[in-house]
Amino acid sequence: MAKKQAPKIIMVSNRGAYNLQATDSGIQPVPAISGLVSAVEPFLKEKGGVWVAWGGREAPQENSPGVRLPVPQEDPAYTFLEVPLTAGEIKLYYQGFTNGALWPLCHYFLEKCRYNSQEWSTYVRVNAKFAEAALMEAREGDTVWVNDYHLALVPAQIRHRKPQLKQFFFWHIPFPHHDLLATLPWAPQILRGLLGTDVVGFHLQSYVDNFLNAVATLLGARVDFEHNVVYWQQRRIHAGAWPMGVDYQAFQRQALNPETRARAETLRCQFGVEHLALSVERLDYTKGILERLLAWERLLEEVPEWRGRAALVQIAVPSRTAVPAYRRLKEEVEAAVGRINGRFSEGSYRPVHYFWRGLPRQELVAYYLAADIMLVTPLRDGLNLVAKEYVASRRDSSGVLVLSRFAGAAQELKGAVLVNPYDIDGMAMILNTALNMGRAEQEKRMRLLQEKVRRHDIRWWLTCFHQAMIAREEETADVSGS
Ligand code: GDG
Repeated sequence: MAKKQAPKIIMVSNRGAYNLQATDSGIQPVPAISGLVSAVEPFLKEKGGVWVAWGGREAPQENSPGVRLPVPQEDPAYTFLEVPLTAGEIKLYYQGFTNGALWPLCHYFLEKCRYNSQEWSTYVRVNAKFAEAALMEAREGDTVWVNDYHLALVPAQIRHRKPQLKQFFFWHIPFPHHDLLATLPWAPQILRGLLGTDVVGFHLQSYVDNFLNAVATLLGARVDFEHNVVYWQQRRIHAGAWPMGVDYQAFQRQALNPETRARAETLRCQFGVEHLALSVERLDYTKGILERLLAWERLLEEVPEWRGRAALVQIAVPSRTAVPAYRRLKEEVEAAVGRINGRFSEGSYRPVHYFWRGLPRQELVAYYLAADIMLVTPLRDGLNLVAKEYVASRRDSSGVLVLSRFAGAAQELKGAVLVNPYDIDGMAMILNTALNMGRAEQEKRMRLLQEKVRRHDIRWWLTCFHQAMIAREEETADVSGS
């Protein structure tokens, strides 16, 4: 008799931890950068399983099969299974519906939303491709964990074919108020798709509330707001707020590494200022890069004593470069950097150091160590892991975290200095306060932050998810539907 396999996790997301590149020696996985990857890959490395994702390349042919690779190459721990996408699908599903409609909608940029029925129908079809790939992998007892707004329809598509399969869904970005969501012609389909899951997780309770209100208002589903439960088609769906954590100990270890420390010293000498401010993110209009640069410029105008003494290092990781809004933003950011440097550079001093590239992880930690001030000022952000990583990388409790009140992480990170990134003058004055902050105040705040980030780390987050799944499994089946 065939041996029964142990249950496994099937992770499903638009992008995985690798982009696939064709080389002379075959297809090579190249590490990718995103918040989702930072959070989820350590889990798969530890537990094994399969990660179903698009490899970021155009499928060679219409019906090319997806590549299956053991990863990481140097020490394989899980399987990467590619969902191949054609050029048309990349344009309509990825650049179109997900990044031209859902992403701006969920981040409250209604004026950037473009609703197009051809893009929507491609989204439906591509979601079905992901669901099919996950179903091919899934055996009885396995859990399918689907991620994010790209794949909102997958839970219902899977439920339709394999009703008994355990499913978890995590929504990584803000979930908008139902008034805003209602502008999307296919909002009811998105909600019905999500309700195919058993458990749906968000970073904040306010996103859970928005989701529950949306299914009640736009679908007429019965909702128990007190317990975050939706009753739908004879099933009970649990929602929950689980703000993601980072691997605190790993960042601390990396920050202790003598090579990282030496590199941080070199960086400080290289930039040659008393006060170094840092920002790191994908080049995305939600991250408030332009507004931050304007505030930095205003600071140098209003408080001239910082000229020559404080510099901002802006690392902007290339992202969604085929989407027009991202190309325009790059031009605007680069024009602002040029203008500020043109106005305030003096001798070897430059007020802004701008890098349009990603850094290896160890180098990133060296930057976190070198920075006196970390500026995380998104216009809106589901959570923001960079803020937590900065805190986790500090060894001596010095450093100031300046954080937008519109980042989900602001709800947890009480020791941060909060800013409104829409208020350029206000932000400039808060930058001045942060630059002037004394050591004792820095330490008081940083200790508070470190305590929070250490306790609510990535393991805590995974345990929450695990417990929610177990609670769901133990439930009785006495469910009245709507
Ligand atoms: C989405 C949501 C939510 C950045 N630059 C480099 C680099 N990174 C890594 C960071 C961090 C990750 O990328 C970015 O995560 P964020 O959370 O800040 O932002 P998003 O990519 O927008 O993530 C967000 C997240 O999902 C998780 O649910 O928090 O709200 O938008 O881990 O370290 N990594 C390396 N080099 C870089 O230059 N190696």
